[in-house]
Amino acid sequence: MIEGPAVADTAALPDRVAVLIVGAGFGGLGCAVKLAASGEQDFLCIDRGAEVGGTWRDNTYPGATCDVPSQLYSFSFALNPDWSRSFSPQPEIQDYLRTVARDSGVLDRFRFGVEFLAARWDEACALWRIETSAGPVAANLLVSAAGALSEPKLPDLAGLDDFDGAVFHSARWDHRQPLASKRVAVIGTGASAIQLVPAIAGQVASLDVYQRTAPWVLPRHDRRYRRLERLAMRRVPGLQRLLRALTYLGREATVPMFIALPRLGSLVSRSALANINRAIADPVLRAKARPHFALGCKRVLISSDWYPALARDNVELVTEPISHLTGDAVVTADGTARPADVLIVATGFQATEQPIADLITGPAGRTLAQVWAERGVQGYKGSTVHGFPNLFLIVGPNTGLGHSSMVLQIESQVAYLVDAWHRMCRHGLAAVEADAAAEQAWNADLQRRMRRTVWSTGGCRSWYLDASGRNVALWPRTTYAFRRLTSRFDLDAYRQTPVAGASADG
Ligand code: N01
Repeated sequence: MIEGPAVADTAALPDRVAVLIVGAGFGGLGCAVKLAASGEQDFLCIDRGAEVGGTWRDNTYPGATCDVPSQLYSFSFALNPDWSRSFSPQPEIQDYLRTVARDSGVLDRFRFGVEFLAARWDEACALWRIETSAGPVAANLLVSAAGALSEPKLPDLAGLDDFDGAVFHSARWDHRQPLASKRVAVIGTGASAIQLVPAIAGQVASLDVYQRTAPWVLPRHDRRYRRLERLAMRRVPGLQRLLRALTYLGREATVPMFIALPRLGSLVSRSALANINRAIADPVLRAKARPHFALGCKRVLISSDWYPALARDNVELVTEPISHLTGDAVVTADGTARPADVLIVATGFQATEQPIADLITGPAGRTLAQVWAERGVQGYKGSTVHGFPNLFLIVGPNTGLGHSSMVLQIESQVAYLVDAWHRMCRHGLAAVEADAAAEQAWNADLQRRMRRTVWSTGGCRSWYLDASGRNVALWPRTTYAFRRLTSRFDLDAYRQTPVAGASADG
């Protein structure tokens, strides 16, 4: 693997491009590579960060590891025979993305350190007028690949500003803060916390973990690949594809547990309870660590060192709600003040809100956020939105997964938008806009399917749900079904505006 950031030149932005992509994570990079491979070279990808990687660039907390098997966590067009483990650590995924970016020859069309500020649809010219921190640019298509989990969500805790020690979010880890021999408090017990707590527990003086809801945590059967295995993956034709296909099918087979037969989850939950009992002897701690909702309702976590970390002498699992913070302590509702030098906030992301929606204004003069506030967060095929011509979302509404790799969904959405662009060119179309009826029908079907899922019936409150309790995050079917439904851009579900002087038939 290569080392060091994959940076592009710092040339000024062009005045106009065919496709402007916001975000250089898996979504933006995949989009750039596939556009280029399809013959469209006129695109630009901007990102406020310093290099490619997105969430894998930003989440550098100790212990950050992918909880999806390595074999599924790469683009299908750029398999990586060099994964060192069955679940890849963050630095390897980041290196992988740098390598893909360099090898694909698209980096000259990436601009880093450039923030997306606003986009407004220019109806007369059928163009997006985009403002960035590096100046304006116009584009025929605007692709938001900004990521659903990119904006940290901070807890609304009284006294947070009064805390004198260091405070940082898990996704904005402050590596300058030494933790050795410090009294550390961690808020949250989600996917990030269960990775970072075991990674730091051994070096800190004390670690208080503030838990609001106990998660389901299955053992992680992670292992290092032997040299011979890696060599075989590199040399034996088809071997890695076969392994990937088997892993893929194994994951797809779990879909019924989430969408139709939540009772299957109770079989799996035995393994999670055994995970607790193996590591924790104290019955009081065992009871605190035990979840009280159906497995699968929130993201199923995997770790073999979370419970052993909780059982350490220097770690306390605090389940009393936090009342407030003082200059040097976290105070819980029972009045107990636990002193802390460092506060780590592992409270997740603004996932359902998608902050970029505030910055995109459609032809009616309303932002995507305003439209979603009325209509609910929704789109057509998770990729387009009625009222916003030529806007494509990667990881848009209801594309998330509880069971498999998001890279699969991203590739489906990228194929959909690349096909859209080429059909538009072939048919002489200046703009396409999802039909209101098509979007309504798509979402009615989604929400009907949601009713029986464990996400709706499992007795939990998760970030998958919006304030009204509607699941706007997850895809309630297999990734295969999503791939099939997005395999071809369905022009007939779109209002079409011909290029001035051209006929819609091209
Ligand atoms: O965030 P979370 P995350 N007071 O929302 C608690 C992906 N991911 O960063 O459950 C006290 O899961 C909250 O409590 P509760 C993955 O998709 C992937 O851990 O709401 N506590 C919860 O315990 C994941 O789902 C990988 O009651 C508060 C925690 O904070 C997503 O990112 C690795 C609170 C937040 O958990 C988010 O994970 C890591 C408050 N005010 C993450 N507010 C992979 O390996 C929140 N909490 C691929």
